[in-house]
Amino acid sequence: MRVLFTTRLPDAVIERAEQHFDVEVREDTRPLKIGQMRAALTLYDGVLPTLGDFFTADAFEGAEGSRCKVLANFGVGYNHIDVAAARAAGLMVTNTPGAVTDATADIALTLMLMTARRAGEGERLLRAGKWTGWTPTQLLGLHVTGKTVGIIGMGRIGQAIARRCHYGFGMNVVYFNRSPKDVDIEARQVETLQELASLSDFVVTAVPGGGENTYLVGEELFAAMQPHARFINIARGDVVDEDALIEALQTGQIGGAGLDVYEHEPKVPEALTKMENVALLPHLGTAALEVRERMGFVAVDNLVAALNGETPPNLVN
Ligand code: 8YV
Repeated sequence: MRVLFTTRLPDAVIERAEQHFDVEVREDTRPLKIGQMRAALTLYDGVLPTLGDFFTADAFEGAEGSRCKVLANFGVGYNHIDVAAARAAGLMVTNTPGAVTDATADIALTLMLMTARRAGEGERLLRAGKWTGWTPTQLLGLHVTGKTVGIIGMGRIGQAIARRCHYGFGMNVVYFNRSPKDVDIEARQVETLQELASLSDFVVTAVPGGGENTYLVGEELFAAMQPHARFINIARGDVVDEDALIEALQTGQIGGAGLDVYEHEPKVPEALTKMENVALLPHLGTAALEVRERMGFVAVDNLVAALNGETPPNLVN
């Protein structure tokens, strides 16, 4: 069986896949173009796509009955794949939940701390040679311990963020989730995003991108936030109306933002790059070798199951 890795993954993942398949690794780091996707569906039994490969409905046109049986996405988020179109063409789609949870929650905490304690701003000042010495009133930020975090989306990652906030920082946790959730720490579920926003010192998004979550966060939520509160997005760029976020920051409606994801990655609005109270990371959520290896192993397990005629452990369609 032949499988395609649309971009290079850690060696250990390639070696694991080679125990089962004839593996082709694409060395081009640019995402697949539509013609390349269509060709891949006819040339390989399975494809392991990543974030930037937009398998939209037209990628599956004429793919019914083609050689490829599975798209084993590298990552938990799969809003770049039209899973309904894949299914209609007879393809399974899988993802890698679990493997990404802790690392992504860690990045949420990184951004909370960076924006609260003005860490990026301080580092820029120092690197620019502008630090003239300690003073009692320099770069005063927001104290984190004991504050309230509002988490939008209480799935695996949301709960991992909640636990870190609760146990690590003695924070109060409120959350918004469309369905009830069993949460193993003290946390209050609220009915509306506005209520969550008004109660929180930190608002953190942890919902999947796409579908009904597109622009879930916008003008109304920012208007309900407190002026000192920080907004954190580690989910997907399309969950947030970036123009509304920029406006809320420019008008002082909110106190700062920490972002790991953007609407049109790798493009980041210039306005955001100019603001001192904004921490910007280049989609680092899972960027640690052992995490990327674990994600790859899970994706390979999904490929193996799917191509052996079994139901893959992380089938999403
Ligand atoms: C991955 C992510 O790096 O798992 C996810 O959904 O957003 C990232 O942390 C990315 O998906 C790799 O394709």
